[in-house]
Amino acid sequence: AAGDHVPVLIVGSGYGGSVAALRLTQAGIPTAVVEMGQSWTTPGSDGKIFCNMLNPDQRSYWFRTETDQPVGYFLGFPANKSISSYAGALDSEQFATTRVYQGRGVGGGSLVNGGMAVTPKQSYFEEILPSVDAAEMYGTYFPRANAQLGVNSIDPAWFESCDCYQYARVSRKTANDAGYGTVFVPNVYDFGYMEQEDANQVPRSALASEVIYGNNHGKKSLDKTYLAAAAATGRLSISPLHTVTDVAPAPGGGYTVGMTQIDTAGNVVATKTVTADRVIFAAGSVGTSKLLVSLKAKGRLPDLPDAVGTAWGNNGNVMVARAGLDLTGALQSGMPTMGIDNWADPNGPVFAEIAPFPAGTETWINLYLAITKNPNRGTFVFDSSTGKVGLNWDASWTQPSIDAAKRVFDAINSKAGTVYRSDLFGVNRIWGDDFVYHPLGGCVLDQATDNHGRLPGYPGLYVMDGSLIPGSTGVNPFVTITALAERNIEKILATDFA
Ligand code: FAE
Repeated sequence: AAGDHVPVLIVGSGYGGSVAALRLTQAGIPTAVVEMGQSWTTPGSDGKIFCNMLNPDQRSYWFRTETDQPVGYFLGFPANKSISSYAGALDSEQFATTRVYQGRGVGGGSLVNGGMAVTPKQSYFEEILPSVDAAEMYGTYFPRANAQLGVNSIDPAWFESCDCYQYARVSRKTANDAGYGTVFVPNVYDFGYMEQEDANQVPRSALASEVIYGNNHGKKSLDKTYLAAAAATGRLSISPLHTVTDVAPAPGGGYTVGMTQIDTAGNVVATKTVTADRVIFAAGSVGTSKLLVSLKAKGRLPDLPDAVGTAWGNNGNVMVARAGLDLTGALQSGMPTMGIDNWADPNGPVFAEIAPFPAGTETWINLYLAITKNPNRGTFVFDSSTGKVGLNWDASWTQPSIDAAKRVFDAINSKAGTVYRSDLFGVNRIWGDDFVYHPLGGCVLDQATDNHGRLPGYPGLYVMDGSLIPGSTGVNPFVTITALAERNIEKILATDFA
């Protein structure tokens, strides 16, 4: 409530925020989480909490009047539809040259993501975060993160026989035929549940075209794992539909935190100020970077380092589709479970998630989200005329990603006798390179913060999310974000709270 004093306030309830919430509450510290999205616990009139991808309604997007699907066209025609403006689960946040997809709600990105739970190669982790003890990460924190996230793997025999991964088997074959290796990818979606869906024993979710607007069943999102465990301590409070807008040193010590409360229609219903001894920024790469850049520019936290807002990257994301010759299946699991692993290629590393195209009908489409090693980095900048924070990212900076992905998929197409689809990301546009699923960086560890996420000059302020990672992890990022947060909060608890 307004005027309250809390020991620790966490901004955002995604991976970083949820890890901090669990470990703090377990250590006996009452913890307040402030989350701009809603708590997704109440079913709509159809009895479901989330809507699916075939029939998106107001629950799909964060305050938009039209859907903004990543695959926004079909046969070159716009494939989006009108919806009413509402505090939906998926935000498509538009910057000048790119848009960044993010989850909104208690659980952050875990509500809307594909659940792919990938531990990066240790050699690449050492390259991107050289100040972190990699042996400790791989010995302790990656295993801890995977266990608490509920990561599991598909039964390979079932994978080979089920209809719903025909699309992945077809993509695997064409990749292998062209000389590229493929790997199974673990997930936080319960594969046992998925097998029961397939056998019609339980309500369908992954097999009912549910994923980027949320899953009604099967997915172990953070509200079911880290946050549920934190709540069980009795020391967690979560304030949904509250957006933190201000943090500044409080006269008597600690920090005053200003926030705005909205209803699901977006009306402001209250503005509040509370005092916190410590504040953990876990609003995601974009959310934390925007907040800190604006607080520095407005003189609320003027001594933040200049590295705040820099070194942002898109994890080399680029999406592409092939028009295959093999049936990919009318029934497709929304949860990806295989990747083309070409990361060791010195001519251009690519790790390509074999993505579903769950249209509910046969499309012959082979879709991929390629993760590449793109060296370009963007910067968040405060615009004093609008009071908003923009992202300086040049549209042409995705070219290294396209070049790397093109080498792989040109070879696959050539061997398979297939072509690119050019009708899904616009008219005559092969590459989906104007949007991002994996924003990373902006407040990089050991640059904008110390080696454990402390913000220099402001004792008690911390960064604990994807903004710590310098623009790239080489794989889907949430396991890395979670493990790094496990490492940092353990250190912070042992030293700063001692
Ligand atoms: P995040 O999960 O974004 O949490 C930040 C939270 O802070 C959000 O809930 C925000 O609503 C909230 N917030 C922001 N600003 C404020 C504010 N001012 N006040 C209060 N609250 C605020 O951050 N990654 C994988 O590893 N595997 C996948 O299969 C995968 N698939 C994806 C599919 C989609 C469609 C998308 C969009 C992402 C996917 N990702 C995937 C990326 C992954 O979800 C993302 O890296 C993490 O969610 C980032 O975690 P953070 O804790 O940094």
